[in-house]
Amino acid sequence: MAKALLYDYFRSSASYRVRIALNIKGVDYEQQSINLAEGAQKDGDYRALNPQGFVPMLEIDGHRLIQSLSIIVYLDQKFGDPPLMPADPADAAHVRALALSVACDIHPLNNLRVLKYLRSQLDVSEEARDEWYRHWVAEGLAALEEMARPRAGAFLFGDSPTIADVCLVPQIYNARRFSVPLTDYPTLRRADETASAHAAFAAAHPDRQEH
Ligand SMILES: N[C@@H](CCC(=O)N[C@@H](CS)C(=O)NCC(=O)O)C(=O)O
Repeated sequence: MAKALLYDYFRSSASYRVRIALNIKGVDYEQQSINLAEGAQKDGDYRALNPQGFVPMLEIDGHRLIQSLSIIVYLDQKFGDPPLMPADPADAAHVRALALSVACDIHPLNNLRVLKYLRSQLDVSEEARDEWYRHWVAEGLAALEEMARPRAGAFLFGDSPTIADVCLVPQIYNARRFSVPLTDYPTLRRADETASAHAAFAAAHPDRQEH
């Protein structure tokens, strides 16, 4: 079977999630960088493979998979240990809710195409665009802090990494890039710190990618 191939971009947080999951599962993979800054995601050749024109996309086991959470669930189901989701259905629902609050409620509002649209079509200033970014991240992280706190351990849920940490760490990386203050989120900072020291997370960091 051919080696897995991940179409990604070093700073794409959705790609960062999939790199973490591949590393946790110990899957050997190659990378093909799609340069978002140069608009390569809109190229006809790439769009023919992924009509959404997003990264990540993963070719694995003869499949072409898109949508980071869908990819991560595939990896979790296919490769088993260590699991990224608790076995208990109610615990799993809680962990999925944490992950989805990042992937569905924070990230899409601040995606590249949204930020570009604010500037180019709506004539929003750079300052106002950055304020938009910080507003939605802060609101989302404040809710996530409250949701996670009662059941967090060293990670967002207990003491081993789950899909919630896989989504959290790239979002915190982005928040720092845009100077979002993180002081009000001690649970999130603790999970981010624990996860960042984990080899699978560290190897997925944008600074460790070629681009
Ligand atoms: N829901 C998708 C989101 C993917 C996504 O938004 N990717 C971003 C990079 S993090 C992208 O490709 N953006 C291209 C653009 O905005 O033009 C997923 O989780 O895979």
